[in-house]
Amino acid sequence: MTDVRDAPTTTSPISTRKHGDVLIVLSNNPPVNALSTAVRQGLVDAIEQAEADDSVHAVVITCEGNTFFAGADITEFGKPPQQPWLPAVVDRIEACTKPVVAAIHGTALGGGLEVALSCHYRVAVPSAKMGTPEVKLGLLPGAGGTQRLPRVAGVRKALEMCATGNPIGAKEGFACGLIDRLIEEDDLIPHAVGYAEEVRDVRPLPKSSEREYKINECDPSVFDDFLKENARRFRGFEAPLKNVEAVKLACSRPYAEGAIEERKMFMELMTGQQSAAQRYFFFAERKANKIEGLPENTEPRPIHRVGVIGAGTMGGGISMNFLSAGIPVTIVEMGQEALDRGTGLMRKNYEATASKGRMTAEQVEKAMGYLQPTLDFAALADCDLIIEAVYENMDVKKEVFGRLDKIAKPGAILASNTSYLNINEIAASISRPADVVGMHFFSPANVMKLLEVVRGDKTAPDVLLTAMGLGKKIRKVPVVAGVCHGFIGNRMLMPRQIEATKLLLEGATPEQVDRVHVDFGMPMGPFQMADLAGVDIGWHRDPNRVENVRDALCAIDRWGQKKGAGFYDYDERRRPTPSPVVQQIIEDFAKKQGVERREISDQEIVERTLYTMINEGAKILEEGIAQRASDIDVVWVYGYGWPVYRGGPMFWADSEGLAKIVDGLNRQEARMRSDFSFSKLLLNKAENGEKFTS
Ligand code: T1G
Repeated sequence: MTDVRDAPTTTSPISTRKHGDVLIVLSNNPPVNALSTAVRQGLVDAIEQAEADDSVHAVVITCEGNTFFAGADITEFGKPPQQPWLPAVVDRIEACTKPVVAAIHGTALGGGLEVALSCHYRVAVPSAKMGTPEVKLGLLPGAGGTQRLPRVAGVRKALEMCATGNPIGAKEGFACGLIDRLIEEDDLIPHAVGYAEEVRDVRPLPKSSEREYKINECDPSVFDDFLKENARRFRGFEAPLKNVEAVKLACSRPYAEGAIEERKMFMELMTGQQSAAQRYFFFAERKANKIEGLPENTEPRPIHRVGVIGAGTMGGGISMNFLSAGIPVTIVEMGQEALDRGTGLMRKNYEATASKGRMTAEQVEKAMGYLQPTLDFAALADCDLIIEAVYENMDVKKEVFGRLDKIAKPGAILASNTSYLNINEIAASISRPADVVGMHFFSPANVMKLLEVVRGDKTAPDVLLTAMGLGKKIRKVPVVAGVCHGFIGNRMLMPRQIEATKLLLEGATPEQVDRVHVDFGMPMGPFQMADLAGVDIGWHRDPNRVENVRDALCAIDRWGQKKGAGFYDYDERRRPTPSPVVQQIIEDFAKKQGVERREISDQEIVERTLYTMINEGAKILEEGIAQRASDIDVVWVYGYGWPVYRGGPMFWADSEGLAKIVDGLNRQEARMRSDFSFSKLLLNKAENGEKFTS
């Protein structure tokens, strides 16, 4: 079989070639074959061409480049929709009187999977993935996906795919009937053409929209069970529930009716605030990877081995990211017991992942096989990148960097996992400040996706580029941050925590403040978070020195969940209940400090804890600590659980209205911390009716 890809014919991203009596329809719309207007038109034209050509007996639809259609063109959303609309395109494909085969590689996502579902047959290479990620954009499949998918793959599978947005692999697709044949890798088109020739005379054509048996056999309780199982995960989101509702329709309505209802729900979500926020976030996440002001010819440094200093919780978690990516790690500890404890915990974490079926035992052994534990600091000499994860103290950090300066090879990148400390001061303490960068992982470091890459004044461009590239390679979302106390995330967290604690003295309760944050969509409030992280983090360890409520709790061993008591009392299953002991401590402290207690409204809590964060975010922007407002949003969504359906703090501030935020802060200013000051950028933008994120 000759290769059918030579010599293009039109400027449309869609070209056609004949191979025998099979018409091959090829899309070439880099980078991900998004279903732009031109692609949609090209597909319709190709089907009509196939129908008009009597010498054509079957059609194969496939894509050039890395992937099959990765969905509708998201950059077209929010603009006046251009004909042909995708629902019409997929219906046209399905109505073709000659068999149409979708040949899938890479990722068939969203509208791309809907195109494949409208084809009469689907073949794929084993490495292909397919999914309906629309829910991650606050949407649902709007071109028949919620009606065709359950008919082809079964109701339960369709529910999982549509409501979670997680893709499945081709093998799983074959097992559930979504894929008709698995094709060898790298030989997709010839085999797809062969398959088309095999089915060219099969009639009637198997139309997905006409399949009934998988929806007829559906147990109606599957929907409530599914919602119950995912209640926590879907909390606050509109789209997952709409996806479930749409798939449910497929089981009770004829295809055409279901498709009309689906479209209505799609447009409702599309014009809603949540989808606007999640679409914004889709691009914010991709923009975060771009480094401004980087000299064009900057090349990353090669990283073949990583060194990690400290095998504690952070050091172990950090190491696992590299091991899982197949990068050898040398991990150093001071004592054998600590080293064994650290490496033991890493294996335990891997085995826990394997027990959930997310890794095989071989993969666990492979990852642990890349680990070289040692007590010998000098063993770090052959590492290309060394990350210190030692105790959060400047003197300790400087001592470690001083030793590294002596043994690390020339060109090795020296990174600190500090959460707050001054990277410039650390860099200035050694002879190679250009090789120093901050790599701030979030706990648990093997799970949390966020990585703040802290650019010091002297950090070399290739060091920054390397750290950002590596962050993506270990499946993190790296964000560039400048040097200041707490970088982006923790710096915005501080004013929130300070106001939250002040509100306790003035009359709010921990549960009230936390409820406001949880209702807002945060996974937990400031005090539940303090109890989880440890009330004693950063505590001076002197029980006789009680200067604030936190000192008072620590002095009586209420260090949080790990002690069964903190701002809340905890039962054996770590469920929190309000504590009369804590309430008394707060009231006593308020009296001691002469703070008059009063009724506190939920709105005041929002204004003093969330609006102050926005003000701090604006300062971070005006000081250039963050490259762009959307980076701040990426930090808070991936590092602190800010609800993605609110886009992130800066996007939310824009939707709230900056003038309203300034009013709220003006209203509360007298009650807030004495060193509160307004960000000039916030004041200016509010006055001029401007926004942070557009
Ligand atoms: N539309 C427009 N641009 C897109 C795009 C899309 N669907 N997908 C990716 N891009 C851009 C992206 O912004 C980036 O641009 C570049 O492509 C590379 O992406 C009716 C309504 C396919 C798995 O949600 O999940 O169909 O930053 O960096 O890591 O039912 O992109 O280089 O300028 O992510 O290799 C449903 C979204 C749409 C899939 C590739 N589809 N894309 O990942 O590259 S809604 C999706 C992805 C829909 C219908 C509905 C990933 C990817 P730039 P990248 P990657």
